[in-house]
Amino acid sequence: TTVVRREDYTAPAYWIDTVELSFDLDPAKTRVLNKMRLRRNADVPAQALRLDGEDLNLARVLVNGAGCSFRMDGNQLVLESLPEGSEPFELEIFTTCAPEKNTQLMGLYVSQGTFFTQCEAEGFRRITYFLDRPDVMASYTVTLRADKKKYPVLLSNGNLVEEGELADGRHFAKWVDPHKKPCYLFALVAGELVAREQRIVSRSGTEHLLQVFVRPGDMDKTEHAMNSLIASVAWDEARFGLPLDLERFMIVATSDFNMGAMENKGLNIFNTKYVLANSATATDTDFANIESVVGHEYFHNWTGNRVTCRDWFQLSLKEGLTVFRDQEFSMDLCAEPSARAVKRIEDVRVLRTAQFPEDAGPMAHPVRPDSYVEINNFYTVTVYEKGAEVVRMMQTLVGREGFAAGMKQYFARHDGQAVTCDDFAQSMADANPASDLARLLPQFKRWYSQAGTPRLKAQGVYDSSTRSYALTLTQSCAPTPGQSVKEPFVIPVAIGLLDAQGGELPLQLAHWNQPEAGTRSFVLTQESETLTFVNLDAEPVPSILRGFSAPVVLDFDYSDAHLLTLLAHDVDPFNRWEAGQRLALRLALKAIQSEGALPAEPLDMAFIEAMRAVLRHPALDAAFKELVLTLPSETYISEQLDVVDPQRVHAVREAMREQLAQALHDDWVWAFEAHRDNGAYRPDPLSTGRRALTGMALTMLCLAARASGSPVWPGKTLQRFKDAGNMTDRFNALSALVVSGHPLASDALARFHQLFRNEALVLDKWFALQAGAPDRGGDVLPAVRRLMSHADFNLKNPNRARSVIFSYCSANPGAFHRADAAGYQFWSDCVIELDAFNPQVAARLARALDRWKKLAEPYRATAREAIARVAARTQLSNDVREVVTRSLA
Ligand code: B3K
Ligand code: ZN
Repeated sequence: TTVVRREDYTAPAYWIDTVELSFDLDPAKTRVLNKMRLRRNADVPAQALRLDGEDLNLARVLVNGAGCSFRMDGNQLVLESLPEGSEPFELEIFTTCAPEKNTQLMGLYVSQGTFFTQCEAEGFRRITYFLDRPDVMASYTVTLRADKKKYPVLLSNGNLVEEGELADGRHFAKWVDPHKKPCYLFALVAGELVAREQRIVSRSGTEHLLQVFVRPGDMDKTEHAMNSLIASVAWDEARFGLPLDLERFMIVATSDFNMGAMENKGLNIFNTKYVLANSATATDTDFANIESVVGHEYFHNWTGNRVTCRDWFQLSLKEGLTVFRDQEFSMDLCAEPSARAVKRIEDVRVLRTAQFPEDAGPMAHPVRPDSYVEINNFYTVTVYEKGAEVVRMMQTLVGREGFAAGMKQYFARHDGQAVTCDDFAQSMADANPASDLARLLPQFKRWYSQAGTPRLKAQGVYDSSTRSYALTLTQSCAPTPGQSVKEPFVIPVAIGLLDAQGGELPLQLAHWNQPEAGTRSFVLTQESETLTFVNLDAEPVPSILRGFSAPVVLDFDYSDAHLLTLLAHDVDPFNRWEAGQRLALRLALKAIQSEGALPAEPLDMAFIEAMRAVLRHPALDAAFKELVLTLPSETYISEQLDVVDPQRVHAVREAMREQLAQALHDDWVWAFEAHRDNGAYRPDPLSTGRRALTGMALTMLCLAARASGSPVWPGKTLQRFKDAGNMTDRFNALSALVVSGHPLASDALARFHQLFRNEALVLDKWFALQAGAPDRGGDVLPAVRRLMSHADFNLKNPNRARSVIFSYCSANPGAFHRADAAGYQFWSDCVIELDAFNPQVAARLARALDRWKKLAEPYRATAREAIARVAARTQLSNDVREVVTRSLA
């Protein structure tokens, strides 16, 4: 295995200006003719041309039309005797590959009889020999030839310039991409597809054709994706002045895909999960995910495609920025400010439950990593979600308008280039010369270079004699692998102060001469700084890190009374929600750390009453209520502990949930009745929130019925399951029965399968619900094994594999961490089996045991053994090898 290091970057020895690709598509043997114009890069010493290739059969190499000598060095094709000088020359390479045997789903592969490609990060080398690196940008002309009957639709990037018939029932299509691009953005699709089409006129008056391609039976599930695309185009023009730069923009859905979607220039390829939706088959969450993934891939058209990455270490340049953009897009689509806050809370929840653990574990890496073995392992929540938080902090430091100006500067300077994270930060700073970002830029960039989640400790001291409140902020960051010492970060801290009744107090510092009510932003740069607020008649309740203004852990020794005040009154919805989470977390930790038997009722009256008040609150949104009433996840609770007994964590959280179910029984009945009717299905934030809250109410009522033995609510739930007018309500009802372990669940599950046996994405939900169900006496693992021998299970399909295996190993800690180690044994079997044909999916699964060092015995020792068992295999992919090696280090 070779380690790739950021510091070793050198410019390419050759440039590829144009590429003409011709494909004769055949699942068993596809022939690829690749004609390139190259020239030497005069800026680097003369050297051989080394082209990347993988799983290719090489038939012929011609230089300027004549045969030439070449050799292989590992996977690279090496050409030593090329024409001297800086004149361009032509290189022709003829290869074949076998798409139907491509189980990795990287390069050219077949899914349900249709050809697809996936090239990012390094898949293009599985199609032809090439300089497979993002800083080589070329113009592409692509000719596709295939059997017309089997592959009536032939697509590639750019514009269709020619099509026609060939002999033997074959036909062809020729595509020219008007934009230069790195090869990771190349795509082709060939198969039997139908398209929903929409013509739009942009602000500047140009016409564009938007198309969403799916399999013939799926047309009735394309409206939402198309609407999301139309909204994305409009948003990028309105907010950033970035227009669609193509005559035609295509999205194609495939059911075999390693991740969510891919932003190939003008020809996005999507996992069906992020395209197909109608009210009968998709939940509100699906609708929201489709909106943000369609937006995300579309926004890459500028942030990623027009300006791309110099090398893969700069991945967050496009990913962090584009996640930030899709988050803002979804927020801007919300009509009500409260819905924006809900979206922010959901995004922070992802960051804290997935990225914070990554940052504290063996795979911790900076937003801009320094080295990797397999780049596919670095498409992480750190690069994506923490990267987005770093961009968000830039916006906080320069303001919304300043940020738009910075984006403008970035494109003015770098359009058509392959650049670095430094280039982006510099553009932002230069467009805002008077900002804190410009002043603090080198220090700010530690967010790119230092891994680990900073801790922000706040301590408040009120002095009645001076009527002042001194708030001391101290930052620290624990060592991460390879980085033992951390320098202070630039941390924007948004602060408000409340009085004991919850009213907003004016904030006045010695040097802020105007007192001002509401949120003030302070930028912490030192290890420790003290803010002294004056003119305060009593000790205030501080609301710190409003809106989650920085991706840090905030430690403040709040009293319960303070938290209850914040929960009841804070004007900042994020901190209002956060106060409830802190109260719940405190009770959970107390119960987990108590000696001896677990308390049956971990919650106290104050907490229960506070939850009741939120649930019954006349002014709060249903969506916000649902978030507040949701207890911190087992993963999040576990992260707060030094030593984790997953069974104890699970038992405590379940006990808390059951107590909440029983103590608020009548309130849940009210919540269900008051929100159940939503009229015709619309996936807007308001009705989505109502459905979420009714779904939660049903789960709570079924849990309460478990304790009381009453058949009433399980019966009503089954009825709702049967009568539901949309998938959200139907699935929530089914889930309530499954989660509460009610006997009616098996009947409902069977019926659900019967109803949706031809809907792959719905079946994924059916599998996932069962694999993710709360464990009762170790019953989930046997159920998982049964699901894997179900006729509808297919390990080769990533969505299906994830719906069972990942739902169990990564999303069901209470069932996965078994004292008999059977969960871990199962995990290692799956990692090994998957790795033999799809290393990317296997490597994702391999990360399920990242946090094994935190586990209590016997889990810790048996988890280690399971990882060692995987690591001991001689036949491992680089992907899995890197993950397990780092895990054991
Ligand atoms: N850029 C792709 C991810 C490619 C993953 C390669 N292993 C999707 C996205 O982030 O938009
Ligand atoms: Zn992306």
